[in-house]
Amino acid sequence: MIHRIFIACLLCFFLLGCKSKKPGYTDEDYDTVSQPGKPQINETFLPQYISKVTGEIILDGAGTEKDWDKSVWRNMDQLMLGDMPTKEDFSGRYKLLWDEEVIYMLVEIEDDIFMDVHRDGLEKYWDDDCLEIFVDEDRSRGPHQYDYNAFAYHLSLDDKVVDMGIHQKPQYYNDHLLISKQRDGNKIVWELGVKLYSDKYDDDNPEASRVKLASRKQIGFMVAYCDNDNSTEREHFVGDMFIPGEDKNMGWIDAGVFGQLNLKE
Ligand SMILES: [Ca+2]
Ligand SMILES: [Ca+2]
Ligand SMILES: [Ca+2]
Ligand SMILES: [Ca+2]
Repeated sequence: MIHRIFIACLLCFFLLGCKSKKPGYTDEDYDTVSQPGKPQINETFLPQYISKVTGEIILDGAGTEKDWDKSVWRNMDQLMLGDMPTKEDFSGRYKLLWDEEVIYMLVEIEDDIFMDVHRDGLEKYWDDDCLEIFVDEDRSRGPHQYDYNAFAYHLSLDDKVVDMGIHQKPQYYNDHLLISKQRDGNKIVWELGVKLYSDKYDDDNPEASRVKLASRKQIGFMVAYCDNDNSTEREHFVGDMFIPGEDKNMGWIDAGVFGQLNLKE
């Protein structure tokens, strides 16, 4: 009898676990997009189709290459933490291209006060102004907080790249991004190359898990900006993805809230 009760409890626990709604959308949700009467998926979750570079992108913080004309701007206007900034306080947008080696990013940020007060790049890096780039190489989604299922790169104003490592401590991943930027008053333009690494990533041999890009590849991707203007904690955290549910600061934990890139020729 006790044995049966135990099995029944185990079954209930399993079923409840399966039913608990994870952040983001499932493949089932995507399937409802074109079905009448079903709730529409938020448009930020629809795939971005990214063009391949035909010329050469010179990383110099200026999107003057002709290839950039093939790409459309995507706004960073979805609030994840704090209150919604005015346009003067923060505005941001980005566009993307790709080749076999990297995803190219052109990011325009306007911020009334640029702030970088934590001298130690591993200390409260999210409370300085920083650009956050979320990458799930195989768009597998799911948790990634302390593993390499996905990365959440925090790019600081002084060109440091930080994320949580497998030892549950923040660490540098400076080599994962190729960085260039130009700053003019309250505007920064970043022109970046983002390398892709699989979930087999190993600090001692990063290149072994490096993934080359190809047409029709799908990638989980999201971009956000931590805006602080001399407060003790960041004032706004604004990205390009609508995140369902109460707690919208989920990107650093769960890759299910990332958007979807589809690479095309
Ligand atoms: Ca350039
Ligand atoms: Ca600001
Ligand atoms: Ca993954
Ligand atoms: Ca700021």
